[in-house]
Amino acid sequence: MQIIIEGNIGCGKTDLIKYLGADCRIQAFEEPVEIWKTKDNRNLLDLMYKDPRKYGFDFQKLVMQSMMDRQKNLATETITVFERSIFSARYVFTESLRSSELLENVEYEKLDELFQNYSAKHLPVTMIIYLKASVETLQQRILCRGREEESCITKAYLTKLNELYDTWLSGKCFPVPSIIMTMNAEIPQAQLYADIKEQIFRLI
Ligand code: TTP
Ligand code: MG
Repeated sequence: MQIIIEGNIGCGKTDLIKYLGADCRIQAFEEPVEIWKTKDNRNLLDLMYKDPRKYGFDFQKLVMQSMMDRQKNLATETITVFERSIFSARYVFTESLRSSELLENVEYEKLDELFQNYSAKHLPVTMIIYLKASVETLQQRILCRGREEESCITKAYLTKLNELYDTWLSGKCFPVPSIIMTMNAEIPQAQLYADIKEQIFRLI
């Protein structure tokens, strides 16, 4: 059973994945951010934030490839949980670059083609856990974490990503691969995690 954790930058996906992965019945996969920072001795995450017009395409391509590679390491545990997915890479981040005119048409089409090829090979998704938080909370958490590449992230960018997430998961413009469990990511962590675990084990 495949579960995907989704949500805006800084909403708490990694912490949740770590918590779930500590349960021996769950195999958890963090987002491959280290690959994005080191592949071929380039920090594409940093380059993308510094010059999205030049590096946005290369970055999104790497993101999708690295997310598909994660599927190769599946063990036989019943429940696997992934931080983010090719779906948000396509329907949230690629859309964001396009609407800001940071992708050429041909680049957008190429990313969509890559996505279509990948999604045909994607394992079936049982549930999306969507962690929702206000822009103010996201900004605070990003600041606390202090990832250097993200120092230029603005309130406007986070607002736009929240809107793109809502649009994608409303199912009105793009397909949604599974049921969605929307969670308020601002409630106390212990309660949030307990609620999520309960929902996951209810699926079995
Ligand atoms: P995030 O998934 O936002 O990871 P995070 O660790 O910030 O989130 P959380 O605190 O909830 O664990 O992705 C890391 C960075 O990569 C972030 O700066 C956004 C960027 N990114 C893109 O620009 N395009 C993409 O397609 C993806 C998936 C991430
Ligand atoms: Mg993370």
